[in-house]
Amino acid sequence: MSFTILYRSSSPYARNWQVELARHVPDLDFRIFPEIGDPAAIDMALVWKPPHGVLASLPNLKLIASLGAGVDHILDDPALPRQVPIMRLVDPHMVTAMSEYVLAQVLRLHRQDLTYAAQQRDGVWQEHRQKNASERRVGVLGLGQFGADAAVKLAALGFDVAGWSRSKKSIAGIEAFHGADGFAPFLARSDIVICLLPLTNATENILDARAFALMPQGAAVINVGRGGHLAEDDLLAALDSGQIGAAILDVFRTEPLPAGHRFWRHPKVIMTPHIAAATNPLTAAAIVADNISRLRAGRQLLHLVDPVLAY
Ligand code: NDP
Ligand code: OXD
Repeated sequence: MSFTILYRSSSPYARNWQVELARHVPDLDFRIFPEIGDPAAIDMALVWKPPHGVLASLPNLKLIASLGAGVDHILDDPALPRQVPIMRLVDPHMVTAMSEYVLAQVLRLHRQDLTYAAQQRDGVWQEHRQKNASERRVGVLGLGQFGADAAVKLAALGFDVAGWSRSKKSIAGIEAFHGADGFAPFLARSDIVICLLPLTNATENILDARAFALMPQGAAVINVGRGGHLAEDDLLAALDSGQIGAAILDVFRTEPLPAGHRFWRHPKVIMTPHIAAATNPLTAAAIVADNISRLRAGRQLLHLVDPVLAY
C-alpha cells in the first residue's frame, strides 16, 4: 500500500519536496494540489496556506504537516478537521537561518547603517557616537526554537539581551521575563525589540501603540513573526512621531505587500519579502519523513501543535 501525500503551497518547490521525500518514503504517492485524485486515498497533507475547506474534504487524513514552523495559516481554516494532528517544522537549519537574519539586522541597527546609508546618499561625512554592544539592550519576544537561539547568539556578541515568553524560562546570560506582568518591564528595557512569537489570539496586534509607548524613545522593532503581530497604522504613527526610530519587517498582513503601501518607501522601514528562515526541503523532508514512519508504525509523533495554545 502506498503512502499518499497531498502537497499544497504557492512556492515553486513541489518537485524538490517530492524528490527529497521519496528518498525516505519509497512507496510515496505525491499529489500536488489541486490534482487531488480520490480524496479518500490521501493519508497526509503537507501544506502552506491550504485553501479553506480542502483539509475537511479528505476523509482519511491522518496527519497535517505545516510547510513552515508556524501553523496560523492552517488553524485559521474554519472547517479544519480538529481531530487530525498537526505537526510543524522544527528544523535546526531553519533556526540557524533565522538567527543569521536576526543577527544581521540587529548589527545593522547597532552600527547605525540606516543613518550612514542616508549620509552617503546625501554626500555627508559625519561621525556619530558608537555604543558598545553591552550598552545596547535587545529584547526577544518569544523564547521558542527561534527566539532562544537568537537570544543566546546575540548575547554571545556582547549585547544586553532579555527575552519574553508565556512560561517562565531560565537561559544562561538572558534576562527572562514572562506573562502579562513581564511585558511592560521587558519592553521598557529594550532598545531593539524582535518579535519571534507565533500568531495566536493572545499575540495578535501585540506590537501596537501601547507597546510602542512602553519602549524607550527611538527604539527599533524587528518583526519576523507574522504580519498580524503588528498594528501597521500604529507603527507608522510611532515612526512619524519618532517614538520608534526604525522598523525592520520581514512579514506582513498581506503578502506580497500591496503596491503603494507606505512601508515600501518609508525612510525608517527596511523590508524583506518573508525570507528570514525559508523552509529548505533538503533538510526539512527528513523531519517530515520521520513522522511519517512514526505514524505508520503507530509510534508517538513529534513536533505536534498544542490545540489549546495554537502553536
Ligand atoms: P515556538 O513554538 O518554538 O516558540 C514560541 C515562543 O513564543 C515560546 O517561547 C512561547 O512561550 C512564546 N509565546 C507564545 N505565545 C505567547 C504569549 N501569549 N505570551 C508570551 N509568549 C508567548 O515557535 P518558533 O520559535 O518555532 O516560531 C515562532 C514563529 O516564528 C512562528 O510561529 C512563525 O510565525 C515565525 N516564523 C517566521 C519565519 C520567517 O521567515 N519570517 C520563519 C519561521 C517561523 P513558551 O515557551 O512559554 O511556550
Ligand atoms: C514559517 C515561515 O512559519 O516561513 O516557517 O514563516
